[in-house]
Amino acid sequence: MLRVGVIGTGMIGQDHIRRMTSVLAGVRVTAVTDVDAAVAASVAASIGAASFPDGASLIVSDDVDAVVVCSWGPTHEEYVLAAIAAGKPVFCEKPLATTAAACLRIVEAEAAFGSRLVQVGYMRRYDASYRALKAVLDRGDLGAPLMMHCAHRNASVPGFYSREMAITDTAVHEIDMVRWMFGEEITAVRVLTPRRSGNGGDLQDPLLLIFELESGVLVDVETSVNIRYGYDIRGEIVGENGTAALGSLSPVQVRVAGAASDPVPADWRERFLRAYDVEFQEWIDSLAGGGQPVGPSAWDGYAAAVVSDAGVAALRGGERVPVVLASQPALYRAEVAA
Ligand code: NAD
Ligand code: ISE
Repeated sequence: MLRVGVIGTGMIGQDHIRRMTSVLAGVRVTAVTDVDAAVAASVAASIGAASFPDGASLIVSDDVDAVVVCSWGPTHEEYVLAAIAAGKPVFCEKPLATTAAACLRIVEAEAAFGSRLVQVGYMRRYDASYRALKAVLDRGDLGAPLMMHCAHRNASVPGFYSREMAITDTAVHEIDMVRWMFGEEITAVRVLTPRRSGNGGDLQDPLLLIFELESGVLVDVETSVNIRYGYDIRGEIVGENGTAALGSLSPVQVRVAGAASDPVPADWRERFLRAYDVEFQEWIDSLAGGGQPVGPSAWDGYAAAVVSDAGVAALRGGERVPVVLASQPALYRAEVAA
């Protein structure tokens, strides 16, 4: 039984605690902490876990075999580095850290430790639709891929959400997905700013990002974070001989009163419900008997952050910004992630 300590008991922290407590096998949440001590205490009481005063004491606790970090992005680096220093596996929600420099410090610490401890929460790799799309691509049915069209639409975002977060917090999922889908690096980023939606006040929303890949494949990503109608994630690959797109998620399609309806999820919890379950079960299983995580690595987290930093520079400067990665430590070479 893997004993897990969770840092950050906000929206996704509570959702992951629910799945580790009520859905998944081989795991028990023994410890939680949050800067909002009242929330942490209430969550701890509801599952019979201990509430810790801070992340540092939770990480070194003898009752914690592995750590799950679900606090705000700028706090991730400190906790992931502390988990590595304690020699404990750590699942960190995306982004691994909020800058490429911080991610590189994590990569270097893990490489110095000598084996993998870190997994990053890029859950699209575990989604049935994305896995099916990748299977079609890998079979070669489409011929060589040429382009991919993506849309990442949120119904709304909180007031503190900035235009840069459309890249660092939102499109960062597409950045990781594209690297995994095509098995190659993104080499340059451009960002276009269409007419602004009135739904977001002063926020520059939507954005249109264009990624160039090593092979010449181009990927466009629309981020619309105040689209109101729901949470809508789209992806279509255009190949030499055909196209393949993420399918409808609805198990039933209703036609009534002259109209057909296909429900749209409310948010990421609903859309990626099963993907998070699979992601966590595979992570738990990989650690059984002292094993190592095999999902998205610290290197993947770093590579996504470099592209994300390039996207922010492209947004601010209006130019095409090349992506330059540091040299990859041997620990991450030839690794086959989930
Ligand atoms: P949230 O604001 O609902 O929860 C974050 C919690 O962290 C809050 O309770 C806050 O008090 C706590 N916190 C902040 N700083 C802390 C610190 N130093 N130590 C301990 N606790 C601290 O946010 P959220 O939506 O749950 O997002 C949390 C993380 O999960 C973010 O990194 C976000 O990008 C990521 N996320 C991922 C997905 C996904 O689809 N994979 C979806 C949503 C959020
Ligand atoms: C949020 O943090 C997530 O990760 C969601 O998956 C994403 O859709 C949303 O835009 C982010 O803010």
